[in-house]
Amino acid sequence: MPLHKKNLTLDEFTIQQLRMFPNATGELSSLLRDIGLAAKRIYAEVSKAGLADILGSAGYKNIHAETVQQLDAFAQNQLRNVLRNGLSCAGIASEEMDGIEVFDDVMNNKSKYVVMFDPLDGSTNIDTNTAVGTIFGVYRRKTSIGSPCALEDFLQPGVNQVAAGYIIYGSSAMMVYATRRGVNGFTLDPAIGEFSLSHPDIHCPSETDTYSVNQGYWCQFEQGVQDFIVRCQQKGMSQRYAGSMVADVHRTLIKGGIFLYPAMHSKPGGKLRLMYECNPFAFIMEVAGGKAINGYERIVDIMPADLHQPCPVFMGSSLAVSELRLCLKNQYILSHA
Ligand code: AHM
Repeated sequence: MPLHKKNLTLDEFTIQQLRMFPNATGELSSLLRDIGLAAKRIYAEVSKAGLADILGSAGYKNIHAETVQQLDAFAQNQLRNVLRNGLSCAGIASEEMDGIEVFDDVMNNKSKYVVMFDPLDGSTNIDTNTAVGTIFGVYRRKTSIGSPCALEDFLQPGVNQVAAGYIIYGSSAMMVYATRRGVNGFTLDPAIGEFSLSHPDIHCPSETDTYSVNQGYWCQFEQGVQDFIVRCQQKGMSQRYAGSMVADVHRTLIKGGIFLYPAMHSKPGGKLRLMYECNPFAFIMEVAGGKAINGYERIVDIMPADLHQPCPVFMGSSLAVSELRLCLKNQYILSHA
């Protein structure tokens, strides 16, 4: 007899999903459970911030010349280790690593998946108790199973993701993940130490009265983006911006809205990373019925050239993203008339 959906733990839920596909190997389910385990360890540490001596810089910079926080390094190690020790991942790439790590041993080479992640997005906010999170995307490898994975397995467009998700470490910890079949959210139940299904079948509302952008960069936005923001203001929409992508996009996904991190004069390619931040959220948003574009095309259609390339982001409720696209198009037509 099927269990009541609302009571399912992450493990039970992934096993229930497996039952629908008698030929499935269970590899993706165990990969998601591995990530869930790392998330619990990361949340335990993040929630001690302020008590334990874990705040502040780790004393070195990452590939993006950003100062690595101690908790970034902790989260990186936790994720890396569960995936390295598990049997469902052939290799990883992370915002905190220069290149890929190939888990080149007999068991991991048998896996069909590689994982890309941002271990602790928004970590500069930790010192002030703002929600932060882990973001991940899972890809089916291109190279043959049994051999070590390679860079080509990672440099795939986001549309090829088999699953994508995030864990938000906020007032509670919540893991949200999408496969092509839907988006589901699991809240960590402290009584049993398990993620339990709390938000089944998430859909992003198509209409909204909220927009989310760092308006401090207003002077650097292109005209079409400025026009869109003025339209939001004229409609009396509210502005919400935590400065932590996981928090801002989570709210946008659940309540509707649009999240913008446009290109700017100082950051012509945008700030957020295509492979670790934009693609996973774009995949989730689209499965939830929303849209995600770089201004001109779907983010998940972009063919990556580099593991760390940035990407302008506009994602959320479908009507708002369509209106934004129209503003950019009109501006393009005007400037080329
Ligand atoms: P981080 O990787 O240094 O944490 O930066 C990523 C964060 C995102 O979570 C957030 O959307 C963005 O940077 C905020 O940037 P800004 O402060 O420029 O508005």
